[in-house]
Amino acid sequence: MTTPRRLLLVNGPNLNLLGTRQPEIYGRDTLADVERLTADAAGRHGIEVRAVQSNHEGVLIDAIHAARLDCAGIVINAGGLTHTSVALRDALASVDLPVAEVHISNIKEREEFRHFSFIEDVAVVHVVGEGVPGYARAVDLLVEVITGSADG
Ligand code: CA2
Repeated sequence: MTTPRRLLLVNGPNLNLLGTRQPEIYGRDTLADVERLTADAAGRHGIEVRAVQSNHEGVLIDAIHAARLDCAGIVINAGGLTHTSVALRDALASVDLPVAEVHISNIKEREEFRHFSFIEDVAVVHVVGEGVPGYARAVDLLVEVITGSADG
């Protein structure tokens, strides 16, 4: 089977509020800006993006399961579920797709409860603390993994 030219972008709980509060931590870009920037980055590689954001863990898990059928990889900012959800981690591990973990803020330099990520060791790409532009870098690095080249 040929590799699908599509990525799944997953944004977890509360990321629908981006750009509305805590700009000192998360900046002023909105979720729509994040989804556009990610689609533009993928588009430069001839790849499309299916974006999902939900405040409900099961919706995210269902989207990850569905990606198995028609996506080549997953870019995920799981929000607070990063630090709590074995179920989300199990979903990512079960689909056998390369995963890029993104965090807008540097979780390693914030409160101690944010230091641990259940997703970290099921992801092959990590972009942390680079703000919203980090989503574009995650796409570039994930495409390298998928195509096995530095210019995929
Ligand atoms: O830095 C990140 O990207 C986080 O994944 C964002 C999560 C946080 O729980 C993680 O520890 C780190 C929180 C997203 C909440 O986003 C908001 C945006 C604007 C206003 C309020 C919340």
